[in-house]
Amino acid sequence: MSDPSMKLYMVPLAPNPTKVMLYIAERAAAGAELPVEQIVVNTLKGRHRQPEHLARNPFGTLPVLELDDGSHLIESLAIVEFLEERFPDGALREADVERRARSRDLERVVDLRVAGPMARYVHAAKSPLGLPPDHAAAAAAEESLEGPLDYLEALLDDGRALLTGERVAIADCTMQAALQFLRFVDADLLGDRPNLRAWDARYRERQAAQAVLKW
Ligand SMILES: N[C@@H](CCC(=O)N[C@@H](CS)C(=O)NCC(=O)O)C(=O)O
Repeated sequence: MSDPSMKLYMVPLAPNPTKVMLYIAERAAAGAELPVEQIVVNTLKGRHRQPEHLARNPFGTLPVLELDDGSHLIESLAIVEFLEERFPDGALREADVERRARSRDLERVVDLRVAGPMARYVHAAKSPLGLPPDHAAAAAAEESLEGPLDYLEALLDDGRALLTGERVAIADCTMQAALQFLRFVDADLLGDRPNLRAWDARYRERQAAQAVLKW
């Protein structure tokens, strides 16, 4: 494979970098070692706010993918979709246009309606970055999760193994990255949703999950 100089700037545990790390690990488990070097930017030490990282991404967030020409992609889904298209052999994307749209649709629902509130909950309840606790914000984030989690629970009612069906999809990576962040602060917001709990246990057995997840 080419592009030996691509670099993923990331930090383990943080949900958006973990989404990309899980994706890369899923590709590896399926036989495609993507030529992406992974480099930790220590957010606990504030390295993401220093000029070196701001030169990569003026918003100071992670992940960032540095391409071989030195340019950067700074959004996790754009990074994953770039890697899908750049290395299409064995990519996760569906061949069928409607299935591909549904898969992307679900990833957006998980990211915007589930992973976002879960991250807000973590930062409001017990921020790893040391933000002050905000109990009202934590409660609001928790409440906003009810509908989206019910939606996912209902999807899994048909017995599918993974969020979009039998094949792993980016939505699975996004969801699991969010759940790891909750586990890190000993939080569990899945409630009485046996399908989601079974999916969580199943996903965490996967080779990619075992390789990437720390909590
Ligand atoms: N929409 C962006 C969000 C990136 C983001 O907010 N990353 C978090 C880690 S999960 C971050 O870098 N937070 C540090 C900060 O905002 O100071 C993406 O999907 O990549």
